[in-house]
Amino acid sequence: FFNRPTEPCFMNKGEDNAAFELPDHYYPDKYKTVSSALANRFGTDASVTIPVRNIALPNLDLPMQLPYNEQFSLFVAKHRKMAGKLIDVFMSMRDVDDLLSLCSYCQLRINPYMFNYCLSVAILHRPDTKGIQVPPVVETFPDKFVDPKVFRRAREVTSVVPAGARMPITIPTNYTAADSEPEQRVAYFREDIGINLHHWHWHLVYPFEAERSIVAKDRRGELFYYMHQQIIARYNVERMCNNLGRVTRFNDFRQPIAEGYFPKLDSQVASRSWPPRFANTTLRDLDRPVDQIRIDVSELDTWRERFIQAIENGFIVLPNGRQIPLDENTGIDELGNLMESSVISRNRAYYGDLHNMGHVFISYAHDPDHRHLEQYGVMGDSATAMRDPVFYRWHAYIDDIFVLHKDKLQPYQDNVLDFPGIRVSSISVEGGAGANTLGSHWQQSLAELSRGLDFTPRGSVLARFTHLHHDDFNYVIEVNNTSGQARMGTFRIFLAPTQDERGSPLGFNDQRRLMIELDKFSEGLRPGNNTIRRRSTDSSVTIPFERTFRAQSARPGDPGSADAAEFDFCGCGWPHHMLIPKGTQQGYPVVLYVMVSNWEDDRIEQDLVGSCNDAASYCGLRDRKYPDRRAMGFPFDRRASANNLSDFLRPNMAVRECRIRFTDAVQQQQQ
Ligand code: CUO
Repeated sequence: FFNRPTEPCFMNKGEDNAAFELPDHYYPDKYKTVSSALANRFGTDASVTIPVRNIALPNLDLPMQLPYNEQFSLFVAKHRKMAGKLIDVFMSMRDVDDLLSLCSYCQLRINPYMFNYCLSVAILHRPDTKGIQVPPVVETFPDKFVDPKVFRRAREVTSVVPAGARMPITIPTNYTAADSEPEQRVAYFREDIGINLHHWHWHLVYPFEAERSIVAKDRRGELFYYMHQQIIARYNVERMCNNLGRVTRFNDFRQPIAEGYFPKLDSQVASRSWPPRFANTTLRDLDRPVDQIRIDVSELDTWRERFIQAIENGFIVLPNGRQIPLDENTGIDELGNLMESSVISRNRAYYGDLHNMGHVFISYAHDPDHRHLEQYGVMGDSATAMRDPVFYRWHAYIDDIFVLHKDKLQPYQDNVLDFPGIRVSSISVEGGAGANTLGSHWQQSLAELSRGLDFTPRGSVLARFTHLHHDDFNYVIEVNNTSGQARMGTFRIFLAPTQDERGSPLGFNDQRRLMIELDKFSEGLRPGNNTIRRRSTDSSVTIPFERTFRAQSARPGDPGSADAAEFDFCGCGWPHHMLIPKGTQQGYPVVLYVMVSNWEDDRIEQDLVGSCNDAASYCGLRDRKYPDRRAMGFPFDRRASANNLSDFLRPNMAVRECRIRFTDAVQQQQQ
């Protein structure tokens, strides 16, 4: 179902060489006249024909209201209600055979974007489909990630050159704006395929509209806050490396948005170009009956005021008038759920839908009343939103509201920060680009596009694209345990710039908001001296390179594919190639920070067997609790009275000044 999304599922679907044999009434009208010949027509190349069970079909009226050739956005309430219904239907199928039958019926009728999304969510959450791969959306819908010129070339190549003899197609970089646009300096970050895949995957793992049991994951509101806070921190550091100021939050909804964005993407399903947003566009009241959206910009102000009031009061109000305190443990989680907002928001009627509607207002600013029959811009889709500079302005604004709450909390006291008996004498970096120097460069990698090329001749079509990467390195941490007994420590590693945009040293409260998490792990500490060596590739933030970009030989279904590990939950994770900011050719000064906290105070008792735990920091763990009892972002999530980082340091922490040196050269894909 994930291959060639608009091709009928009864056609032989390429590499699996399988074709479905459907009950007669499953064929939609457009294929009815040929239905008897269909199995023969499309099944001839198939090595296996799968008979589809004839089931009593559930009511699909709601999800079928979305036209087949339309865009689909989770941020549009009408769309997500339809999707919520379809997810529930997929979840309620008795077994996999029934699900397969229903899917074969739906695939021919339901909007392909919505179908793909809902099926992905169902596969991630049904007990009987765990371990089934959901291919990365860049393979299924490459149109959301790459310049449409690539598809034209792909069609040429597939029509003329037999599979096996095809050269990779090069995806241009830096094609959305000229150098005269300063924002273009960070386009490599905004338009990175791995970053956009991570964001899409995160929202797939944490859907905000579906049955409660799917939405109500452990600390989900807090993770919404933290994961997006880290995106902003990372983006800001990336900007500072490129001589740009930190992103200005979009907090005045009446002011024009200075940044324009012309995505240069085409929707293959909707056969439309994604609309641009011109520089200095202003948000306008929306009245789009077709999307059942009618809302004034002033509504955002109302919701904002209610948030600020809740934070000032220290409690939120429930529909029945009861108050729930925003305390230091669960306050951020409650706020995150209200803010997103998800179906587990405590009071959607009152606190509204601030974050999602921001996406909606921005993405319809070019056609607020649908008079030009235009669809939403890239901000309307979690797979494309991070391409647009305004994404970061919007999320910086959202983050600032969370920070209002965090700033009301007591700074962490010694008893929380200290780990008596544990002294970290140093942290340093080995490998990389020299002593305490991290090295970055461009790299070219290959992505497979053929799954997303409907109605084209079969066989692999590879695209070659260029992205940032860095040299592998190790952290070396020297820890002295004077407690006289074996202890277990949680190592928390962060990195931040040391200077602001003007070259002045960053004060603690500015620097802590630029702290990007690089890794978190636990390690036993023997009495005496311990040297901990940790590889950068083991980061708890990132997923391995091969999982973001599968090499040509490692696709699911390929016999012997070493990469047959689940892609589902495990597909969530910051792309490893973006672990380290780009730096500069002169060497951008950063500070590496490590804290060792007492694992006894951090740990969560749970069995981790079978969970994907290589990117838990930003993605959590499937069916498990978030594997750290501390607040996300600890110890930098709260203010402190320290003037600078050195003031903040305790014996169980250490820092190292480093540089990130960028080499402006392209390396080929790692093998
Ligand atoms: Cu991830 Cu606004 O939540 O995009």
